[in-house]
Amino acid sequence: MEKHTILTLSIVNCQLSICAFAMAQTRPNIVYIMTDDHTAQMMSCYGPSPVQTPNLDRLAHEGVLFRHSFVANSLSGPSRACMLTGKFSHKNGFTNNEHGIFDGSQQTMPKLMQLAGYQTALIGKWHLVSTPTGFNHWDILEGQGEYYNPTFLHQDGTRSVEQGYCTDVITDKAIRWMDQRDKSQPFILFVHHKACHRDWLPDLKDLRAFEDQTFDLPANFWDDYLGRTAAQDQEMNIASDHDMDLIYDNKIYLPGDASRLSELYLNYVRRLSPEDQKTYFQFHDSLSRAFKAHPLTGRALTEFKFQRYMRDYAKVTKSLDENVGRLMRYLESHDLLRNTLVVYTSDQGFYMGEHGWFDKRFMYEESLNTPLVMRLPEGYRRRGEVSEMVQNIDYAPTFLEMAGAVVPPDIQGQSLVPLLKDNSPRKWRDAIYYHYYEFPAEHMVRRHYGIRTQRYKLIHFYPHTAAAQDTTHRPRIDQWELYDLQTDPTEMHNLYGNPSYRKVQRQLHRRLRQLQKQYDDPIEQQIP
Ligand code: SGN
Ligand code: CA
Repeated sequence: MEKHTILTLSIVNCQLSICAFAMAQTRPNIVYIMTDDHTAQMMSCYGPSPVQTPNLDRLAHEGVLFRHSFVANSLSGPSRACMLTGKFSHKNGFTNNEHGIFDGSQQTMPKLMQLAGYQTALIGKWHLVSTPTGFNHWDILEGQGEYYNPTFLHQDGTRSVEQGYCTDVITDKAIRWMDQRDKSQPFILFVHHKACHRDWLPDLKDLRAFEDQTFDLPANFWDDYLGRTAAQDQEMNIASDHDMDLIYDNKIYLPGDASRLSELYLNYVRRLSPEDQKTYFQFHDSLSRAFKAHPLTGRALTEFKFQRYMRDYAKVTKSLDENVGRLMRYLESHDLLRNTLVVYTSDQGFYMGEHGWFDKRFMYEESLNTPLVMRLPEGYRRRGEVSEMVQNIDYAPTFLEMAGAVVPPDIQGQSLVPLLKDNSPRKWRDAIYYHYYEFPAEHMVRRHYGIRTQRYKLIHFYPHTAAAQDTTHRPRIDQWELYDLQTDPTEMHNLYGNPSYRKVQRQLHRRLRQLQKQYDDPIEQQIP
């Protein structure tokens, strides 16, 4: 080869590698932290909260907080599938936890990120049954996973029990992966915690936290569900011992006690070493003895269960917040903060006693909402609160656009990038669509779909078809609900059919039909 050709080639090569190097530097890394069942009411940057979450708040204070952040289907597996694909449940095929197996051969955001030159990694809860695809590295909990000494399923198909508290273990693994990654490429890391899922088993170091705190009952704790049949006919009441188990959920247990879920409870606690079990039971035995010395009934018992629930949830949240702090310190000390998007969200919101409930699923505000805060990389100048309505189907196109990849046209979400620049765009979506499917199932929340605008919400609880065999023989429910969120933010008054809202109702029906058409949800043809 002639001398000048060699020179030209090496210059081209050099330019290419500079270009590749510059790309790697300018395209942001993404650390995508997602928890399970963590709700905005238990996050202090969202407003008055009974717990402080300084590390999560830091993300919001240094970045943006989405005030109107919603899921498309308020349940773990479905939410995760929406987020991975940028599509609603009827398109990605994973409509419910009970029967869903995620089709990992379909197009997903991690696969597209890989094609765009990103390293992709997933640590923690996955909950999609099939093994993950599109990740260079994964290390996951199986199903719901465990809080104490959790079992992990590794990429090579082996399993191992990892010593420690789940939230710490997941964070350790995430940090280890970042340390060992190939540093020539940008990365997207999914850090997906089990916290704060039921049954809220705390880190032993936090056993005594919040024990002096009395939590206020939400104003609608003693809801009578007037005019809302589906809300009346669920199984997620704190008051009900069937729904919230005194042993499993509230940890009021002494040897010999038994309940529907006591074996499950003991199996989880017995994962601790004998010494740690001693610490655990010493604390809980004294609570249980005190309770049994003065047994409670009726409303006093329900309020006791509420306090225990809130304390355990708060303890689990405390460890989560501290671990987010630990991750942030790693990014900071490795000079990664400048060029990393840090996202914090949950797979859905949760009821902290509102309507008398725990759990999620309903399209009412607490579980339709999911917390979403982001610390932005260089070049994205938006700060403070974002009030536009966003959904978890928007994460995929957002990450893809930030990575400089083309967003495929079949993705149904909308990139949030315009919202992360200086100012809000003039035009944004005026309504979001929701569809929940898992019935009959645990907690017995009816199937429903609906629309939410900035001010109103229209929901249809529809009777399930014959294909879904209901062996529970519960009455069929076919009911519409309409809420004015401005005058009734806690959704206590179903205004459907109220003559003063006739025009609003008609408009919402029309817009709902448009959205079902736009998103191509076949329910439109199935329900008269
Ligand atoms: C478990 C819980 C439920 C919860 C579902 C779904 N029961 O089945 O209370 O609603 O998960 O949660 S438990 O007895 O196993 O604790 S999700 O967040 O994974 O969708
Ligand atoms: Ca969840």
